[in-house]
Amino acid sequence: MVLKSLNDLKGIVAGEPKKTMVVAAAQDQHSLGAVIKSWRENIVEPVLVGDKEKIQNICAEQNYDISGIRIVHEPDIQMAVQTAVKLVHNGQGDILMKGKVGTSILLKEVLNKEWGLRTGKLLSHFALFEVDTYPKVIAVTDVAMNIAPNLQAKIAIVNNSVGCLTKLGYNMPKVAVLGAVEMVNENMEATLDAALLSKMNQRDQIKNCIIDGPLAFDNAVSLESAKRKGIRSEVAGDTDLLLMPDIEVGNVLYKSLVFFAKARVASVILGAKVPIVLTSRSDSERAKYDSILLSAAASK
Ligand code: COD
Repeated sequence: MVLKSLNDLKGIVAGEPKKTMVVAAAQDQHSLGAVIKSWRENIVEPVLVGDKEKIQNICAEQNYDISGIRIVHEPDIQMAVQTAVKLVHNGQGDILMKGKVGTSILLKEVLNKEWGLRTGKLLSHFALFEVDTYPKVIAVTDVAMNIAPNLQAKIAIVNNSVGCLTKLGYNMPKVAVLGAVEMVNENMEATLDAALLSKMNQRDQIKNCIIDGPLAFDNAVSLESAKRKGIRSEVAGDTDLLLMPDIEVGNVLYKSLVFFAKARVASVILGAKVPIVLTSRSDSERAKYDSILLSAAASK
């Protein structure tokens, strides 16, 4: 199975037991909008950690009846994040969500050696995009967490992502490792890593997916373009997952898809004790809601 639309996420989580989602610094209007929607749809049971008065005021303004929702009052942002992370660390949450707090404050607490959410795995960011010009949802990683992953980190990022795609119902997802060109060029490290990842996949050192690379973006998403260049590849034109060479390329692609192509996006941090909804403050309420659905599916 492959996702044709982000709407398909709803079918994946429907009928699953409700997930407890702890929201760190929950006093944020867009976050609360997405949380309340997914609560009303029985997808999550939220625990709101943050400034109780501000949370209640936002909800009153928006006419949200939150009388059934647990609020843990902690007005200090740093302490609210720490409290939220500790709740999850102690087994009281299936998903962690970032509210009105900077990414680095949240990640620092998540990576805390004493009470954080480390599992020994690399944490990585995984995003799903729905774009009108591609016939299925396309996953992209890592556009927001790992800055300049080396080969070992790229293997971990692929494994995290393939694990998540498998939970979403994919069987042997097709992974394109991106470079600026589709030939190995010893001066372009991304192409060397891509070739190694492909070979490791062929030798079953990286399992449960089909990897090809280096592929340039056009060959990865267009069979026509791959054919014109004479590329024979099982992945070209039919990519399920794009592996980025580094955070700059990834972040620019992410923003281009959203701002120029008007893509719909859902994203999650994988590799921690639980999935983490870490949308940015500029993301829409719908992106936050779709990310909650993705995280609920990833926590299956
Ligand atoms: N997975 C698991 N453990 C990690 C990871 C990871 N991806 N990154 C760091 N750690 C561990 C290290 O092993 C170490 O024990 C500790 O955390 C601190 O490691 P540092 O000093 O290398 O990490 P930091 O704190 O300097 O940086 C970690 C960040 C995630 C903050 C950093 O990678 C970062 O700034 N990423 C980009 C985030 C960002 O700005 N995104 C913007 C996109 S919107």
